Amino acid sequence: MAAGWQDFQGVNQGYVEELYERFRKDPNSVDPESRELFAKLGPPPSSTLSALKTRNAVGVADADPGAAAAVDAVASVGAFNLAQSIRRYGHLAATIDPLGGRPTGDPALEPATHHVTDADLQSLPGSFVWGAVGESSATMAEVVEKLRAIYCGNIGYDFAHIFNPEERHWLRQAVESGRFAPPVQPINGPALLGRLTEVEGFERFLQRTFPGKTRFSIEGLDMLVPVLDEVISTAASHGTRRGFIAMAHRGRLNVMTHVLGKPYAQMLAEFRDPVRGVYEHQGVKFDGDVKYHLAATREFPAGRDVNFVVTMPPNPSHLEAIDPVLEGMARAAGTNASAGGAPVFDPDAVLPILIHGDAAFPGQGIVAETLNLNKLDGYTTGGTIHIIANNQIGFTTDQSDEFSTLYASGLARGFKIPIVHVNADDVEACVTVARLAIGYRQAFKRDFLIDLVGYRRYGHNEGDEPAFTQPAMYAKVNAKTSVRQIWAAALESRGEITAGDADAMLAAKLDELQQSLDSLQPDKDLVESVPDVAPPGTAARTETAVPLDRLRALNASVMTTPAGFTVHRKLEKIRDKRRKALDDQSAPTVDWAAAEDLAYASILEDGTPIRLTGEDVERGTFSHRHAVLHDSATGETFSALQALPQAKASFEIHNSPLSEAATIGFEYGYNVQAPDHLVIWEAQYGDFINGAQTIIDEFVVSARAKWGQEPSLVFLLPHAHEGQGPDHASARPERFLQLAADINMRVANCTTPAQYFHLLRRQAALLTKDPLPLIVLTPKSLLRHPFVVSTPAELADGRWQPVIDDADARERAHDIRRLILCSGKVAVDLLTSAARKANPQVAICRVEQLYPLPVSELADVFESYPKLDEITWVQEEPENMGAWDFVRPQLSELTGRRRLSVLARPRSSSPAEGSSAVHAKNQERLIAQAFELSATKKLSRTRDGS
Ligand SMILES: Cc1ncc(C[n+]2csc(CCOP(=O)(O)OP(=O)(O)O)c2C)c(N)n1
Repeated sequence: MAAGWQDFQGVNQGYVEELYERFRKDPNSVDPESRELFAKLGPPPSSTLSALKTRNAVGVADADPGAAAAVDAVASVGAFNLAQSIRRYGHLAATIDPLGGRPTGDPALEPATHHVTDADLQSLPGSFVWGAVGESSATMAEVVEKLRAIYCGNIGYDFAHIFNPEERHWLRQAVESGRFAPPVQPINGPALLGRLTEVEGFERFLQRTFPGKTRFSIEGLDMLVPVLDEVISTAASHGTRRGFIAMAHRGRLNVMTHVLGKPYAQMLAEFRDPVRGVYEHQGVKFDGDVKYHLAATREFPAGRDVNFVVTMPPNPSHLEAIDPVLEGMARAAGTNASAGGAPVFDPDAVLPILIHGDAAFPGQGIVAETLNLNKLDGYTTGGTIHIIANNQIGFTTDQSDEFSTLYASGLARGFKIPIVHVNADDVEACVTVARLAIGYRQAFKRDFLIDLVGYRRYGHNEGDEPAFTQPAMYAKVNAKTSVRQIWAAALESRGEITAGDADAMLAAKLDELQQSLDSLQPDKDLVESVPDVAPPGTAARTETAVPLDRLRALNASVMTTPAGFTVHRKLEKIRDKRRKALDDQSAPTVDWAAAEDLAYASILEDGTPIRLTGEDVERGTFSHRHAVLHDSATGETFSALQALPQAKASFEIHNSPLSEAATIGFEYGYNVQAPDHLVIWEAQYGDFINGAQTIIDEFVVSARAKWGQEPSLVFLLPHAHEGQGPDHASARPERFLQLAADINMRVANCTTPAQYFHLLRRQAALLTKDPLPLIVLTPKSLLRHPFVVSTPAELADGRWQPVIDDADARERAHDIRRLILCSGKVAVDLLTSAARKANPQVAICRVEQLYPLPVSELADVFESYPKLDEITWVQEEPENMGAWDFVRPQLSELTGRRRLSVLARPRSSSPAEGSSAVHAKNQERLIAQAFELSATKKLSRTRDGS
């Protein structure tokens, strides 16, 4: 806080006077520090201000009695400011670097800067500052000494950015009272030595047995394991039952073994790496992953009689990409969705821990995106413990080239996350900080960051020579004794162990590992997770129809608002129509929004919880959804799906922050943790999903083959060429289709509300039977297109159709010469084109499911037209985009003697035209050419696909 009313210099003067005035009127209106200060100093003598101004100006006090009081006040202010500066800036002088790097220090930590002398400090009472330190000190000199020991030792408390007064007060008290540190909370020294022996012994054994093999040794940051022990056991003793830890390569094998309890035998079997080939299970291929990306879960008894379960999910090389995934997992694990209404998240139920690299944390944008989720209603996880495993180097890059902030942790300051830097060679300091972190998290349900500052014993991997690039640093590293040795020496000097105990412990650990290796049966000890695969045809057999009476009851419920709730006038008109949409079962009255609403309502009635997020999803980008209504008079909100009387599971909907990578990562994590929930992410426009390409590549499409995970996340991606320019046109279906293999997703581009209804319901029904991610290219203008409507009967009967043949062409099947294959909006353009009537030899078949491509259904369609001699794939995307490259080889195999051709916009680096007029012209030409039987031969934009 600022100094108090006596700080008469410059701008502080007005501030202190104002603060004092507030205190005088209501002591509770100022923060506790100011309250205490003002209570001790009493009201300022009227002459003090001018007297002190004089003294400050000339450096002497005159004989005026007011000035005499002022002399004391100047010393008091100086002493107080010095104490406050140590609290705020002490971390700048803290000895947090085990390699002996000198802290920068700060002039504010020197008495002279505050015009106070040692004699002044000796003469002022210690009770002058509030809190434990003040109360236990006779003089301010003692206070300053104690504060220096606390704030400028091996721990740097970086709290000055914490604005919340309660949090600030709690942190200061916790730190200064020493309540988390020994001797108040003792540490079992020999047990900790045992732990450090396991950690170091494991690395030493691997180094000896598998020299040069990459393992990303933890050495230099060995205290990471005891820190995790402390955080987990404290949380468990507070009643938390579920923990999640995410980390990158560095130290991962050690943490998996010692914190997650992965058996030595399995770890060593992975180092032996027997040839296993590629696994194939019921026609689906699994490739596995390198050992330092794999997952582990451990259940262990903690507190009372309930198990604490901790999971480390698998993660890719892409640093920090796991961060939002882990948060989503924690959110799901702490959520109760088993009843209608909004789900209930219990922050005490879960504990997420994210371990970052010191180069990756400031460097990767997804970290900022993830931190931004931490206090948002739809995303909070009750506080994450962040640990920067800070080895002061990134691969070969020095920190001076890694970040522009003072510390690697700088980004967290903006999010008001308390930060503590701690020297990883100081065992007691590290344990104290771990306790502080979890204590704060328990108290405030907020994130906390531990910057664990250590070093890296070897190069980036164990085969690298670090002295090529960091010779000076590695001269120091090579001379360093390990933290185990440092702690053993401390215990020996305290008489807690005797000489030789530490060496004996290490020898025993190395023996244990050797025995484990000697008795290894690599094939048996290697456990791989391969998921079950659903029997073929599971998806095709899924029933999705909902009887009409049930649909009508659900429609009535979703169209009901609470008494007195005023719906916007324009929406009320639309809702009036919706109320009657199911009256006539054969009238085309169900639009896209109605179909979606009814799908969700019926899924909730079936007992499947739904979570729907994305930018502006509550209203819907195109103002069609209105899943959350706002009372026109009061602004109060209401979600009919959350008030649905029929619901047997919760409905959750949130407008997301403006992020793709972290929000999709979060939904992915939520989805794999809660596989029986229907988790849907909607893009504002489909293009924006490329902001999350890492999450798509590394998790959504490949997690099953690599790690045996079974995501079933749904993406709603608005996609169509509608003249809005190069962006807002394409959800980049070609990218998904290029990644489609091993049956790792379903991709749909459907053209009717009924199809959308059945697609969503099928996905919900398959969540536990045949889970796969579902990519849906969704409409924009078609949301309100008169052709894009369904009858109630189409919802009440039938099911998802991967292909929709041309019903109008059936009766002239014998005349059909060309079959147009198309998908999505272009199909509607073709079906509603005036040219259709004039070209009776052309039939239009809609491919509603792009992956897996429904080849047998397509073959049936081809065979049903006996005179068919040309199959033309028509897409509005440029030829190098859209589905063409993907469908071409498969169609080539199906078409037989018939010619296969394509009609598309010319190959292009940009997805669409910049001008809507040019778009309209090109679109018109494309549709016209589709019906010209000779067009595909004449046009340069056409390619022969055979
Ligand atoms: C997104 C991403 N970019 C680049 C890399 C390549 N890479 C692997 S480790 C590493 C350095 C990481 O440094 P730091 O975060 O300090 O972790 P450390 O390896 O030092 O523990 C880099 C650049 C990567 N894995 N992920």
